[in-house]
Amino acid sequence: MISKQIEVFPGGQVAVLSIQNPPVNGLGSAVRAALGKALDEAIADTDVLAIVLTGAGRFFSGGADIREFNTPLTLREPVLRDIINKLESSPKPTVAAINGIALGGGLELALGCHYRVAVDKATLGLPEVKLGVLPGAGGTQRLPRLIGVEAALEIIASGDAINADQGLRCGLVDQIAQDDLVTKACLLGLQVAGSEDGIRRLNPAAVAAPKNPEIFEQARQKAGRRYRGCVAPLECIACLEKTLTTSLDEGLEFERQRFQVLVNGDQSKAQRHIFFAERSAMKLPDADVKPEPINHVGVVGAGTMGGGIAMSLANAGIPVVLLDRDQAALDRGWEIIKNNYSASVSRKKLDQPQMEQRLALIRRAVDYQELSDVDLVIEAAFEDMAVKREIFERLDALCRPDAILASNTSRLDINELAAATSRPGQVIGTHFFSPANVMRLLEVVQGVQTNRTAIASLFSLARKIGKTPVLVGVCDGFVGNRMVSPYTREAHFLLEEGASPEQVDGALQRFGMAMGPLRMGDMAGLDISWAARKRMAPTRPAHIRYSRVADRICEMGRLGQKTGAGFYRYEEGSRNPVPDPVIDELIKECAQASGIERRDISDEEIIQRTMYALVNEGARILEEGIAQRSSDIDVIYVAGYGFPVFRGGPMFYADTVGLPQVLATIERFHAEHGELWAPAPLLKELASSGRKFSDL
Ligand code: T1G
Repeated sequence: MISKQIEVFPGGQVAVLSIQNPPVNGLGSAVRAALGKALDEAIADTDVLAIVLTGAGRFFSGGADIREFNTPLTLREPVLRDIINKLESSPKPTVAAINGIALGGGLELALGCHYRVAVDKATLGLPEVKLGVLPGAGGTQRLPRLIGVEAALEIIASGDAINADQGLRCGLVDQIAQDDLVTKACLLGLQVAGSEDGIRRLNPAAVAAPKNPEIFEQARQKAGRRYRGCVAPLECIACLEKTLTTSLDEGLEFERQRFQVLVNGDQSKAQRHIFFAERSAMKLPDADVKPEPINHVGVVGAGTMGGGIAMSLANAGIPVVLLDRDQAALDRGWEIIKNNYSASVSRKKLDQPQMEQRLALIRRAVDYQELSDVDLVIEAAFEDMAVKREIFERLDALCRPDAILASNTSRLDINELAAATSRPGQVIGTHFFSPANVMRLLEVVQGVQTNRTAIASLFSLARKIGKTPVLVGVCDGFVGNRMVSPYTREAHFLLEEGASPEQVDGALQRFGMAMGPLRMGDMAGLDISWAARKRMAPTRPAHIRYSRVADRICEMGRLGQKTGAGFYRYEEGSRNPVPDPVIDELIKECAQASGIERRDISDEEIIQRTMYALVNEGARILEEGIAQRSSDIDVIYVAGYGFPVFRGGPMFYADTVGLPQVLATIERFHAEHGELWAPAPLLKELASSGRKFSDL
C-alpha cells in the first residue's frame, strides 16, 4: 500500500513514501491508514529532515476510491482530510513528487504538501464535479489560496485537467522534473529544512477578492451550459465564493457539509453509476481474445456519416481511404471534412499543422481496388439493404481475406449482410452517431456469426479513436434506435391527445434531455424514420394505434431543419425552432380523424409516457439479450441520445423512481392505451421481487 524508502543526501535524510495501490493508486481506507501511519513514523524519526510523497507507476493517485462513497462515513476512517491535515501541519517540509496523473483527492493530497514537483507529463485535475460531487478534501479551500480564486474557479468548476507546465505557470507546481523527480523533490525538501525562512504555508485568512466581481456569476452561467441541470458545479462555486469571507478552517467545514449533501444525493449516485457503467461497457466480452491491429481503414460513402467516421479515424492518426463511387459526391464530402477541420482551427481546438496532418491521412478514391489492402472497411452508404448488400459482395471479392467488413447501418440486419459474403465471421456493425467525429457512442453490433476476434478488434479501435464501444445484438434499431421508437411514438400520441410540440419538447428538456424528441427529429431529418415506418407498414397490425402526424408532416415536404420546416418552422440560416400554427392544425385534424378527444396534458404525464416507454423497451431488450447489461443501455442513452448524466440513464432512472411505481404506472397506461403498453415480463419480475435493473 505505502512503501517507505529513506534517501540519504549530504544535507540529510529524506523519507520517500510511495503510494502503491493499482490500478490507479486510489486512496481507499487501507491506503489512507497506511499513509497516516507512515507519516507519523517519518515525522517522529529524528534522522528524517524532510518527507516526499510520490506514487508508483503512471499514477500519483486517481483520487478517493469512488466505490467507498456508498459506505457510511464511519467505515471510511481515517478520512482523507485527516491525512492531508497531517501533511500540512507537519513540522518537517513535505513535498509531493507528482509522477503522473494526480486527480481529485490525489491532487488534494499533493495540495496538503508544502511543495509540489511534477514530471513534465503529469496531469493535474479536480474532476469531482463530473461525479456530481466537489473536491471534498480541502481542494476548494486550498487551491484558491495557492493560485488565486480565478484560476481555481476554472479548474474546479470545469473539472478539466491541466498539464504540468500550466501547473507551473499558475503556481500549483513549484518545479518541473524529468527523470530526476524524486531526487529533485528530496533536495527541495532539504533546502527548505535548512533555510531560515522555514516552511511556506498557506495563508489561512480569507482569499483576496477577484478583480472581476462577476466571475462567480459568469461561472454559474458557464456551468449551466456545460453541466445543464447539475447541482455539483453550483456547490463548487459556492465553496469558492466562501473563501472570500471565511478562514481556511471555516471554509473546510463548509466544504465538508456541502460534499456530504452532494455525495448522498441522487445526482451523484447517477453520475457515479455512469462512471462505472462506461468502464463495464468498454470491457471486452472475452478479455483473453487478442484483437487484430487495425492500422488502415476504408470508408465507403463520403456522406455526412462517412465523412465524420473518416475524421474520427484521422484524428487518431489512422490512415483512411474514403471512397465514393461518385466523384461529385466524393468532392462534396471532402469539402465538408475540410470545412469541419477549418472550423476547429478557427475555434482554436486544432492548429493548422494538425489540420493538414489529419487531412493528409484521408486519401480519396472512386475505385474499389483502393480498398484491397485495408484491415477494415466501414460501409456508410445509403440506408437501403439492397445497396448495402451489393457493396458487401464487392468488398468480399476484393478485400484481403482477413479484412473485417463493417456497416454503419443504424438498424438494418447485419446477419443479412454477413450472408452476402464468404466471411460472415468478420462482418460486424459499427453504428456511429451523428456527428460521428464528435459523438462518443459506438454501438458495436454482433451478428450471429461475428467472431470474437472481430469484436475485440473493433473494441480496441473504438478506444483508440476515443469512442465508447457498447456491444449490442441484431434487431431492428439494435438498442438505442429500437428504444427511441416507442419514446417517439408516445411523443406523437401526446400531440394528438392535447400537448403542443413545444410542451412535449419543453417538458423533456426540463427533465434534462439535451433536446426534445420533436426538435431532435427535425434536426436529424424526419425522412429517416419516415422511411423506416414505411418499410414496416406492411407488417403493422391494423388494430394497433398509429399516429399519422409525422407522416403527414413529411408528406408536406417538411423534413425538418434541412427543409426549413418540420414539427417547427426554421428562419433562414437558423436552427431555432419556431412553433407553427400549421402543425397545430394538422395535429388537431389527425386527432379528429382518430376520434381522439383532446385534453390538457401535464408535464408529469409527458415524462412518464416517454421515459417509461424507454424503460419498458429496455427491459425487453435485456430479456432478449440484445444488450449485455442494464447499465449498457444507460451508457448508450447518456453517450448517444442526450440523456441527462445526472439521472444515470433510463434504467437507472427507473431504479431511482422505484420499479413497483414504474410498473404500476405502466399497467395504468396498459389499461388506458392498450397492448403497446403491455409491461415487459422482466420489469414485472424485478418489481415483484424487490430487485432493480442495476442488480442484473
Ligand atoms: N475510484 C475507484 N475506482 C477507480 C477510480 C476511483 N477514483 N478511478 C479509476 N478506477 C477504476 C476504474 O473503475 C477501472 O476499474 C480501473 O480503475 C481503471 O480505470 C475526496 C471525492 C484515473 C484517468 O474522478 O478518471 O477524489 O474497470 O479504465 O483509462 O475530493 O480512471 O478495471 O474494474 O478509467 O487509465 C476523483 C476517476 C474521485 C478520477 C485512469 N477522481 N478516474 O483512466 O483507467 S472523487 C476521479 C479516472 C475524489 C475527493 C473526491 C480514470 C483515470 P476496472 P480506467 P484509465
